[in-house]
Amino acid sequence: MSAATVAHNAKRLPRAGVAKRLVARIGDGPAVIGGIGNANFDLWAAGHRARNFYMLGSMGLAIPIGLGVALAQPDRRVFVLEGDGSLLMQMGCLATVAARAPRNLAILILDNGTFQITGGQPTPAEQSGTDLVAVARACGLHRATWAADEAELDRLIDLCLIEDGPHAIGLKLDDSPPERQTERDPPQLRDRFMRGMGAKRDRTLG
Ligand SMILES: Cc1ncc(C[n+]2csc(CCOP(=O)(O)OP(=O)(O)O)c2C)c(N)n1
Repeated sequence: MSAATVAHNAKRLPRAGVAKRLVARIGDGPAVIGGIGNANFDLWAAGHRARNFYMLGSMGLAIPIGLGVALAQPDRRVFVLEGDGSLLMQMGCLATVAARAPRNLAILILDNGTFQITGGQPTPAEQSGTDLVAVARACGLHRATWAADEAELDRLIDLCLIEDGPHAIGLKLDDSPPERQTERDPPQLRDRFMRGMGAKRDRTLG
């Protein structure tokens, strides 16, 4: 992965396209964890996969959950979609990820500069010019980089599939509305994910 692609070179991409590009490139095997907010809705709208987990309710948990999944199943690639506001809620998790250094984990930071689903309030990072990829690098995630455009995003996703991480990809995104919202049935979402991950037996199989 390239050393440092700086934030201000990054084009603001159409947000909903990111989850679609991700799931189109990675196939069925990898797990994908969607954080609260549009990360979740966009992942759902991209089409349900057996190994998708949708974090409903609390901000800042997608990366910690992704870390746990990556450590539990080190032979499986794990991608996390987390909003910038949610990352700010739990920024210390970046140091934890760097300390545990799971080779199979890739974090996509969806930076639209706002808490979009609660009304579009600008985040403190947006107001202060905090560079979230620089924060990740300072925490020890040396393979953190901004994706300048869709072509670079595709290239970086491909690298995450074949090269050791942990990886982090920052994306500057627009504020387009979500196409649909995740069905709110947390026990079912949990059970389907656990079955998809082979962590729970499918009842129909006995
Ligand atoms: C701990 C916690 N605080 C506040 C909220 C209310 N809340 C839900 S989503 C959200 C904004 C999320 O922002 P971001 O992660 O950037 O995603 P976006 O909405 O921009 O897609 C807020 C403030 C919450 N669910 N959990």
